[in-house]
Amino acid sequence: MTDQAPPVAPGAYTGPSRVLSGVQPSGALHLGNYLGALVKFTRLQHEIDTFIFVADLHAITVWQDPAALAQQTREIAAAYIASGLDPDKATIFPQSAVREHAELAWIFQCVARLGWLDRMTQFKEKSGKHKERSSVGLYTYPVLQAADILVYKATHVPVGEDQKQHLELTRDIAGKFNHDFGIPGGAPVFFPQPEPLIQGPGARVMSLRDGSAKMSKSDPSDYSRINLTDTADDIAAKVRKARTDPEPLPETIEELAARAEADNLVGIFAALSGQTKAQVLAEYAGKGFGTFKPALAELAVEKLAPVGEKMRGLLGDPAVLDAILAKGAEKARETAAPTLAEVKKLVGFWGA
Ligand code: AQP
Repeated sequence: MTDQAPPVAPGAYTGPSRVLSGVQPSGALHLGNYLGALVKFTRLQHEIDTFIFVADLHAITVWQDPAALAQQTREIAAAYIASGLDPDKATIFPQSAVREHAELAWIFQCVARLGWLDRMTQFKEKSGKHKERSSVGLYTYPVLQAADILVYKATHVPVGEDQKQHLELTRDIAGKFNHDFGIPGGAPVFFPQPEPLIQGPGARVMSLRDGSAKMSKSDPSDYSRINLTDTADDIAAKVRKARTDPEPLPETIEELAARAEADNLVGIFAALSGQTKAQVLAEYAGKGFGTFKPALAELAVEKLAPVGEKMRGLLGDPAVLDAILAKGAEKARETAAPTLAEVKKLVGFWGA
């Protein structure tokens, strides 16, 4: 086994195209999760075999109240369905219900190199100044993420910009596994090297209070984000109070890029209306936030309020959500179990 960065894979991957992604049940979902992830899932389910999980194993890398976790898991499932995911098209399941994720993650921990994980910026951001007090799981989180993806041999992963580096690590792990355990001289390779699907103006939604920080579930200020469960009044109030500058909106993307908060609001408008930022500027250049914010609030309410309403309806009948999750887990295992069985054989485990 080598200790070096993975060499170029010896052959091509010839398996079917497949999408996998997920969201952690670590708090209320927000506009960033919606635009960076959920909207893309919904679109892709019509094009490719799609697996979307609730990342509860990832969520416990930081403390989660055991009395609340199962309900938080249902909430994410409700958000998926309310955003347009169809359980008859996409496989929707809780990560912890498919044990192959954790088992493959251990094998990948023995494939990934410490130096690769040391470079992960999200661990540095999330562990802050007290990294020695962080869970080991928070550090090895991207390895579990690689297992989540590769146990389904997923070829495409729709995510926000913040996950790009983790996807690169997944590609490195796949490449090294193929190199270390692949059939000698054999092509095609065992694992695909998945492509991130990041593009679009919603790929990095920033905090409404600070244009340099990403919108996040764990931000202590509720005014930093629009939650999918916010009422129409909450959404309008948050847009109204969003931090901006006193200048009218500029003519060009270049001028906009120098104004983080304005850039963020224009990006949100573009993503919600299915336009580019340039198209939004063509309509609002020269206009102040007194005009732009009410238009954005109206659009955000129009797009998000029905999602929140649908979520509340779904959560009113937890048995239906539980049945969807149980069925999804069973279906997910049908794909994950054979992959893990083959991996164990390739690694050389007794009885595999
Ligand atoms: N601000 C964002 N803009 C665009 N996409 C985003 N995503 C998250 N924040 C933004 C995307 O949402 C998906 C699920 O994210 P996650 O819940 O698994 O974890 P996260 O990236 O850590 O999200 P948060 O909100 O920042 O959660 P906390 O605060 O708990 O860490 C991913 O595809 C992510 O890219």
